[in-house]
Amino acid sequence: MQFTVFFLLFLHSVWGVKDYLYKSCDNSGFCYRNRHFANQIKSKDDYESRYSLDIDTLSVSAGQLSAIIVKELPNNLPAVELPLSITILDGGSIHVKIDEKRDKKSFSGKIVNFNRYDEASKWAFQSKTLSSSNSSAVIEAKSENGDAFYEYSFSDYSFKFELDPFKIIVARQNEIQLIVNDQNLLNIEHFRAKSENKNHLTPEESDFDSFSDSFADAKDDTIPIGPESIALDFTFNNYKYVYGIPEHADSLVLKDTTSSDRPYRLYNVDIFEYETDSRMPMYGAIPFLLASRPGSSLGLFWVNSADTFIDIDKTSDVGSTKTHWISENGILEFIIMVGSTANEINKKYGEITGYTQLPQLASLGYHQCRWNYNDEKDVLSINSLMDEHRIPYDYLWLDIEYTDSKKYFTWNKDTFPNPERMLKELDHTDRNLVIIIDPHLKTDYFISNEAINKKLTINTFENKPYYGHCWPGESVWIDTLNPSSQQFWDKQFEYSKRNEFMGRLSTNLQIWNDMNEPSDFNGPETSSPRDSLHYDLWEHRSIHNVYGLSYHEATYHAMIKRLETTKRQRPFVLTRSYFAGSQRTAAMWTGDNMSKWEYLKISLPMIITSGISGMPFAGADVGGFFGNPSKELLTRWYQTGIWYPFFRAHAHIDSRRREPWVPGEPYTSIIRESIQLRYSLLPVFYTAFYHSSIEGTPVIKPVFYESPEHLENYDVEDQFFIGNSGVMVKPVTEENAASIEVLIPDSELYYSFDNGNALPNATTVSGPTSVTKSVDLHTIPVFLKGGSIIATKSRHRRSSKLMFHDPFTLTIALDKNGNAKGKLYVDDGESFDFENSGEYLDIEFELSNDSRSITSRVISSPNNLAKELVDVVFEKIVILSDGYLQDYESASVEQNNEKKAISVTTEGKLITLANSKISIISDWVIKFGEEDIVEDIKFDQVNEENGLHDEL
Ligand code: NBV
Repeated sequence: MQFTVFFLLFLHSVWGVKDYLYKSCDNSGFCYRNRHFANQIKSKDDYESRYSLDIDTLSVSAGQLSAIIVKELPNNLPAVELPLSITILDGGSIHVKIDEKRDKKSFSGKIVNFNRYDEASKWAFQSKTLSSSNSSAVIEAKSENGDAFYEYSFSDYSFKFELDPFKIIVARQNEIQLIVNDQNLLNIEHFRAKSENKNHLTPEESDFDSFSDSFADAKDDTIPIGPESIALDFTFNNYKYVYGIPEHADSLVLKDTTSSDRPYRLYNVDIFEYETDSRMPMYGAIPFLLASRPGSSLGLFWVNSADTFIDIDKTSDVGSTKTHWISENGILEFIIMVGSTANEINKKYGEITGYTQLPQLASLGYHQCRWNYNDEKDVLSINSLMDEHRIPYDYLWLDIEYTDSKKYFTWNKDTFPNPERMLKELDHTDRNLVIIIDPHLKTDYFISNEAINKKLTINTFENKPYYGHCWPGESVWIDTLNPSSQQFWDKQFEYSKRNEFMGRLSTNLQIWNDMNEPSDFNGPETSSPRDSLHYDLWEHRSIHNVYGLSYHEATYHAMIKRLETTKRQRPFVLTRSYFAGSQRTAAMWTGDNMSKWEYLKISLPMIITSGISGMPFAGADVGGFFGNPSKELLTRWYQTGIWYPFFRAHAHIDSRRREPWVPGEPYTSIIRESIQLRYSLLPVFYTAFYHSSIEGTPVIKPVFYESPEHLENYDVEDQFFIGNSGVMVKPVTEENAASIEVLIPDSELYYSFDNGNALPNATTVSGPTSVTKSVDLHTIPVFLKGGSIIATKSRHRRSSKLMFHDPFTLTIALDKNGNAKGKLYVDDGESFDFENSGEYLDIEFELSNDSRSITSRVISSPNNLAKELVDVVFEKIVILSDGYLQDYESASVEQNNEKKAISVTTEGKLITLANSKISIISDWVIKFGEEDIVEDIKFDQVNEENGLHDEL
């Protein structure tokens, strides 16, 4: 046991990730068997599927079709009955489920839930029942050349359900978009006893590793139910590009996997020193795939939490993509979504799994982490060094060493004798602390003892507490699939004197959940044995990919309760492991990357993919976790990291210190300016998050979402937009770069906006085209798309909270017709009042060249918030114009029936409106060229007036 741990650690430190530690398709029983099955079928021209719908069992009601799919068996065995249901959801999505009727009598003597696991949806969906108010949808019986089929139409789509063999064909205006079971790869390994296995196998099937596992450290798997995999193929017709299914350190566009023994794999693992350009499994799994092309998009959500392999076949000469989904067990369940744009698909997916929670504004600031800040003195010294070096930040992080011997819910009393005092000190400067709490609980201390006594741990296949190894040594794992675990977890987070650990700590404390794949150093593939048992006797193999979600959700709910007793804030929880639906309660990061250029590069497609897959609150360790970055790499990483929705610097315990002041000049100044740029753009990020939280728009949005009309934009993975703001970024991720190529994705005007600066000599370019741009170490290449209006803040503060009353600047980039539009979302940044009582400002701006005016309309009606924001103003408006200067020499603003003059200065392409002091909380209009100005006001020390803030 011990030896295995040390041996693995040794391997880790010497070689990094080794392929042989993780199953490939060839040495994973269920994947091998399904690929074998697929190859057999593809090689037979006359293959007749064994799966068909029994028409006598078919019943159709409004919005639903149900029937039994029969699977014919060889050797005159009775057919297997597979209950099918197809439900039409709102928005024309279809929800398909196939289960298996199992005879419980034929299975006895083993302690395990004998059903196929059907609760992945319980964790993934935001509500128990999916909304199908569309239940009046008519599914019609039809026939063609004597073959009966059923059909449902939605908008210009038709869904055809074919019976024998079972297939679903989705067409739009008669053009086939998607065929389900196109290649007849539907396969459901039905229950049979080991002794019956040979007799039950069809000629296409293999029995490789059906009742035992020959893979390295998985040999102890008892596989109590035998082979029970499910598989199905989906052909995306005329879709060259498909995306999603994170987490992989790979390109944005999914690659062909047909000639590799490693299809994309979804199996949450603690993959040590992961490699880039890899389809290997990682910490999180979202079985959602997007197919997109100009004019049309499709979404496929494979609702399954077991080990899953996905083969992508792009060898078709007509540019279609064939996919083959293979899961170890569970029911076969999936949802198909249709829409014209990728964003429509994200909206539909979000309606099912929930949108990202609107994060606390502070959590969009800069996070300073390392393994570890050693003691209270270290923490407070970092806090003051940040001030000394004028680096704004919001969160300081403590990794596992803050605990007493890695016993979570304890403090190391020598190094952190008074956490209360430390928290208060941080609070004093409006900063927060995040501490780590992992799911492995060291044996023999009060927390693990209680978890064992209350029967809340993951158990062995014999239903006894499972003991494995992790950071603290021997450990047990909390089973957060057990509803009773919530109460136990709540207690540990309680804000009360009873709770010695964190009961008295102020509310500026948030939580980091790591190792929740779960990582187990001596388990197979460094995770829990597949035959270990969870609540309701579900095998770990069935629930594996939702464990991480169940764990961070338990933390989130415990934090909600804690914060309710103090001041109701939105909790911030960071998780390493995740599943579809995790976006509702957590942010994620891409785990243990390395201080190398290729990891900086890959962070972009990884984070963009996360956003496409409904999980936009994502980041990567800035600087790289393992190793020591060069000063240039560190600087470039900050310049890139400021665009990650979750922006945190982190480092391994063996790496050298590298806080922003460590590299010295010019690097420190460049890093400082980058972080300051992030802070000035916080309103843009927060507005993007708001839209993501109501309609699923990725926060860092792929170029093809913005300009879907050109196919060339569909494989751009190193350039992106911030939500719908029009801010387009192409970070420099090459060493020694002197120039970069930027893609101008459409025919609109793009103004250079490097480092967030609107300059009189801004170059403008319109596309679609590619431009070469020279860069030096200072350059952060940014463009502002013509037609957009963004709101930013330019005062430099210690932390985001101190910016609350700061004035805004509006930057307007005129489009080719001299018009622009934009949005701004503002709320208190931390409570749920926006949701509960409409306490938020939703503002729409428009510059109209025709009416020569700028208008701001508040389309929400906050109460208390309006009072709090009464002193907040737009202090400056900057217009980037390419030829519309002449009319803009004078202007006046009208707000609350008062009219005031505004000074207008023009220089090159820039028009600056200053002397304005326009309140953000009510509507206003600025008119150009008006002479009858009533009163001239000065832009006077907005800053001094709100003396609340200490400027850095
Ligand atoms: O808790 C220590 C680390 C943490 O710093 C890192 O961010 C996690 O991804 N943790 C993994 C465990 C050890 C990794 C070698």
